[in-house]
Amino acid sequence: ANQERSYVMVKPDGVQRGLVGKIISRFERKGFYLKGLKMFNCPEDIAKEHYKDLSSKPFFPDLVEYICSGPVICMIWEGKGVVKSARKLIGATNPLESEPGTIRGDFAVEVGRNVIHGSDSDENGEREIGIWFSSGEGTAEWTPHMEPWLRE
Ligand code: DAT
Ligand code: MG
Repeated sequence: ANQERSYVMVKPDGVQRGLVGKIISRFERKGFYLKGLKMFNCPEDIAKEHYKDLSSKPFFPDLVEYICSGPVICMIWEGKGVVKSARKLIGATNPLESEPGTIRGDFAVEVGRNVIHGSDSDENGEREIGIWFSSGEGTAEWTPHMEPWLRE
């Protein structure tokens, strides 16, 4: 498991709007491997830790409230290049500026309801996986046998 990993999360609006399956499908069909998955009612301290770099922003309290407003779907996606590629699949932070074809570009209109999170660096990927999957629950080791059909 020395592969690159991204922490990806369907936010409460994505769950409420029934977008979970569609979102998971986009990562599967691209060719990344699902290595962690759980539904979770996020306590405030975890949301604050996850977004701690934004704690001085005026929108921070609303952001924390939104993330804790209903269950989220926590995921670990693995594969070479997954962090950068996931950001491309997800699209720009402001959904009105996200390209059509991206998740936010296709499913959202507002920055405060932008459906999904994806880590912005390898380092943050590991940091966020440590926050959301600290107990190990929701993770499992498995060998993806389609690797030779995906990669040279
Ligand atoms: P991203 O989620 O694309 O990584 P980010 O890390 O800059 O974006 O911000 C985290 C979340 O905070 C983002 O998904 C939505 C919210 N946010 C960012 N900028 C905002 C703004 N100007 N107004 C309201 N919410 C904002
Ligand atoms: Mg971010």
